[in-house]
Amino acid sequence: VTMTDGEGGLPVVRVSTAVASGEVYLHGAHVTSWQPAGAEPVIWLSAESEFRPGAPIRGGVPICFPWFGAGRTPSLAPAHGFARIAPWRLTGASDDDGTVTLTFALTHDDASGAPGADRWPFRFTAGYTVTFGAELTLALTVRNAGDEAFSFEEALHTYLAVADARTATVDGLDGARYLDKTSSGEPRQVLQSGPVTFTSETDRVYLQGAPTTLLDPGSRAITITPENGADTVVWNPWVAKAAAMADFGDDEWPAMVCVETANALGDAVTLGPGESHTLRVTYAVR
Ligand code: TA6
Repeated sequence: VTMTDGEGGLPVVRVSTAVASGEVYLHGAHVTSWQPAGAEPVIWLSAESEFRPGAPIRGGVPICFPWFGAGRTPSLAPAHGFARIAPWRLTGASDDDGTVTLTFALTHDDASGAPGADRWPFRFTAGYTVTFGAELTLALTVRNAGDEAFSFEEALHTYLAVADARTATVDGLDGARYLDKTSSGEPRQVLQSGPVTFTSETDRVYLQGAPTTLLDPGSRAITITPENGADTVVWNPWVAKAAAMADFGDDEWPAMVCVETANALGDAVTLGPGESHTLRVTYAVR
């Protein structure tokens, strides 16, 4: 494992196939890129992203836990929970003939200094396994390490690269109901008809966790195969929202679509003492 000073003082870690020591901590265990052999980058990362303690990285795969968005209690901060801005310990790195697997761990104690950790006082352990190969697989396992049941929300908030969001479509959600978070007041429930297209700010929680395909016409398809996710979140900020985010370039919004594997709605997953749950998703380029 080699570490160099990244921007903003966060270490950039180049993981060799040597087994990583237990003393390497990575901000949010945040995957920032994946480019399979012979393909264009699949994961999108903003050129304006911050890389500093306490701030989420814009793009890549933020780990949203133990709440999604503002959580069940309005104005629960930070948005999307504390896991994506907490120090995850790198616990393993292996290379099996070009397929690299990294494992990370986050404990209640390691997370205790992260903003917002004091708002969710349950004893937990989380494991995260990232497998880079011809496909990308992400698996987030949460375990109740305490003596009382707890509930949480979670999402693998993946930013996928597209040639142009205005012509990209997401197939596989036809007939699914979704919460439209761009509607004023309480999100209204809408029925999806046909492929998802992007003609304005799009921020939807689909109440379905089936496989989807992000189609980039004339370019490629990215298949998204979730496991144990009840919801699929689809997001593009469009012009105004992108301009309002300091860590999102004004002209970057056509280059990405978020398709997120999630259990995003209140009390999504409940674990009794000692129980665990794994949210998994695999991406492939066709
Ligand atoms: O996943 C979509 C969403 O919940 C949007 O509402 C938008 O806020 C996006 O997440 C990004 O959230 P962030 O806190 O990373 O700016």
